[in-house]
Order: sequence, then C-alpha cells, then structure tokens
Amino acid sequence: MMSIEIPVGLTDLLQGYTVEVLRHRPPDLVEFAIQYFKRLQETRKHDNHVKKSPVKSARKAVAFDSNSVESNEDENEDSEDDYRPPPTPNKYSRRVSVCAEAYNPDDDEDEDFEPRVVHPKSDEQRRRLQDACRDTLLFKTLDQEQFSEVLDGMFEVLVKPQEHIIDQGDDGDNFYVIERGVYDIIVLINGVNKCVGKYDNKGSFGELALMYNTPRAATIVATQEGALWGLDRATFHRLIVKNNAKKRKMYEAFIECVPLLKSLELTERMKIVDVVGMKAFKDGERIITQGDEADCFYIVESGEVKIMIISKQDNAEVEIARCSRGQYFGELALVTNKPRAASVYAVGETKCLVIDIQAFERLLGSCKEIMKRNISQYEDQLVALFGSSVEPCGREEPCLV
Ligand code: 1OR
Ligand code: 1OR
Repeated sequence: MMSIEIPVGLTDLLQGYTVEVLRHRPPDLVEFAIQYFKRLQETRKHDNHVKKSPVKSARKAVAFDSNSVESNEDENEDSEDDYRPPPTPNKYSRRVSVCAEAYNPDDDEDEDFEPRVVHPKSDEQRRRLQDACRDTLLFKTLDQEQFSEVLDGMFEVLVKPQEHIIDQGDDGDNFYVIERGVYDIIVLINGVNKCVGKYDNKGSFGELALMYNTPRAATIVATQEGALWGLDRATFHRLIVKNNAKKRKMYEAFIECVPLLKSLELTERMKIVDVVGMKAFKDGERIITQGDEADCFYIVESGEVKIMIISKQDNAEVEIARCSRGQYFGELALVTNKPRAASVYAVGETKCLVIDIQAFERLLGSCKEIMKRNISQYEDQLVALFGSSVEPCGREEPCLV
C-alpha cells in the first residue's frame, strides 16, 4: 500500500487557518489566507531574529488547535521545528517596557487577526487548570468558547519560596490564577513596604495593570513553593478586557441602584463591575457556611437568600433575615476579620454578584462605614426578633442560646 507522508506541521498549519476562518467568517477566503499567513510569517521572523524575553515570545507564540496537540503529544514533540511551546515566563523574563498605552477597545480590531495562542497541555495539566479556574471571578461571565480559549492560552508557572511574581511599578505582562501556594501582597505605603494581605491557595491577581494599562499596583511574593497559571497580556485583552464592555452594559444599571454603592463615584462603581463575577445558585443551595473563612462578598442581583444561624439550644438552623435584589451579604466576616457568622442559602433560583476580598478592600473601603453602621444594628434586630430567648454571645459572633 502506498503511504503518503504528511509533512510535519502541515496539519497544524491548516488547522490554525481553519480556526481563524471559522472565527472571523471572512468574505474572501484567499485574501484572508494571504493576510493570515503573512502575519504568521512576520511573527516567526520576529521570533527567530529578535532574541526576545520568554514572556514576549509567549505573547506572540503561534500555535494551533489544542485538540490535535493534546490528543497526540508525540506528534507535537516531533514537530519541534514547526512549533515550539513558548517557554514559561518567570520573573527574570518580565516585560520591562514602561510605556503604557491608554486602553481603547476600538483600537483592538487588529487583535482579532492575531493568531490564537495555544499552550499545549497534558490531560492531567488541563484538569488541574480547570480546577484552579473554577472560581476565578473574571472568567465567570465568559461564554463557553471564550473560556476554553482562555484555558488554551494559559501556561503553567512553578514558583519557589521568596520568588517575586510581580513587582510594584513594573509594566504588566501576565494575569495569574493560583493553583496552589501562599502569596503575600506587598504595597509601598509612605515609602515603606507593607504586607496588606495574602492569597492562600486560591484567587487570582495581576489583572489591574492589564485592564487599565497602569504600572503594577502591588508586589506579589510567593512565601512557599507554588504553582500558578499565567495568561499573557494580549490574550487577556482580547478575551477579558473586551468582555468588560459587555459586563458594563449588563450590570451598569443594576450597580447604579445598589444603595450601598451610592456614595461611590461612577468610575469607582465601574471598576467594581470590571472585577465582579456572577454566580447562579439553585433553590436551597448553600452560598455561605457559618464558621468558614471568608474570601468574598455578595450582592443579590436576582432572587433571594435567607440567612440562618445555628441555635445552640437544639443545634438547628434558624432563619434570621432575608436579602433580595440590591442587598448585600457576606460583609461581616470581611469587616470583622472573623469566620462567617451565619450560613446563607438561595431561595429559588438566585444570581449574585461576587467580589473577592482584595477587590472588596481596594474598592469598597469607603463603604465600610455604612456597613459597620448596619452591622451594629444586627444585634438589636436579633433581640427584636427573638426577644429574651436570645442572648448575644459576643459582639461579632452572635448566637442563639
Ligand atoms: P496588578 O496588575 O496591579 C499587582 O499587579 C496585583 O496585586 C494587582 O494587579 C491586583 O491583582 C493585586 N491594591 C492593588 N492591587 C492589589 C491589592 C491591593 N491586593 C491585591 N492586588 N490592595 C490590597 C487589598 C487587600 C489595596 C492596597 C492599598
Ligand atoms: P458573614 O460574612 O458573617 C454571613 O456571612 C452573613 O449573613 C453575614 O456576613 C451578614 O452579611 C449576614 N447575624 C449574622 N449575620 C448576619 C445577620 C445577623 N444578618 C445578616 N447577616 N443577624 C443577627 C446578628 C446578631 C441579624 C438578625 C436580623
């Protein structure tokens, strides 16, 4: 039987072109092919001739449909000449340019033509990546296709204790999602570096410099060995920043009428929209568990939640309050730095905006006074509700006795 040898790289090459055709549906396939392959050639030339930092090459790397890459890893190794997975960036290979262009989504037309970045992953890596990204708020409003493009574009970064992942003042290169490890957040305050918080085995960071084209706002240092998943600046722009315009349209009107946020400037409210995630809960689903450590704050967008605390008397949960559209919950633990004081359940299908603790500190600091005032009323409300059968067992952690 005659065997036809398919040149190494041909399948990937054609698949890459096909994917772009399906994404853009150009009217003239030949014209589109000329543009696409010209760009590919330029990217290659650039990669070959300019000794760029690994991060820079990661941003420009051209790869094709991950399915072929994932389903046949050997073939991938064989085709080294045609496709070299971009090296994993580290702190020594960070972008050093300090020129930060102002972001204008209309300037991004060009990005649509950029070949899609795919970092090949084993099945095991992809599983770990999916686990790590499950709760990433910035990914929560992406559709399925955008989300899978994000996953394709992410690359694994292993970190050592004391490694600086980000240095305050640098230009932004990547966005990071934490798979594991503890990371200190250090901010220069009045000339002194202060640790203002930490990420403990979950969360994500590095979105601000990429979203607003500003220098890095904090230094992030690993305190132990860890693993991160990075997403390069160009892919972040194409998928996340562009999605923010859609998010603003979706949530602007709602955020405007949340009483808690009334005191904020419009630009501050929009910054909240940029970083919020949306989570949907089924009837009866538990959103917060009493006693847990807190890492986020919620605003009800639709539906209702009920707040329950455990009665010490019979160890059963008792409903103490409800929150509906525009109301918030989950602030108490963040403001008092204590475990969750109550459990919270969805009543019917419920959707909530979710803000992580770092964004809460950064963006809602000025609303804390309002929250504190409301918190001080909790105890009075409790006594009014349950009368003498209730005895607050301490200011921050009330309980039924
Ligand atoms: P970035 O691209 O500016 C540093 O790079 C990242 O640290 C930043 O994005 C955020 O993702 C993350 N203020 C600013 N950035 C913070 C903060 C923060 N916390 C985490 N990041 N604050 C600390 C809040 C606990 C406010 C400090 C005054
Ligand atoms: P969290 O972070 O502690 C549970 O998570 C949330 O339930 C809490 O923030 C508040 O947002 C919300 N006691 C405790 N938590 C309450 C209460 C409450 N009301 C709302 N939450 N009450 C009794 C306190 C003495 C109010 C009774 C009407």
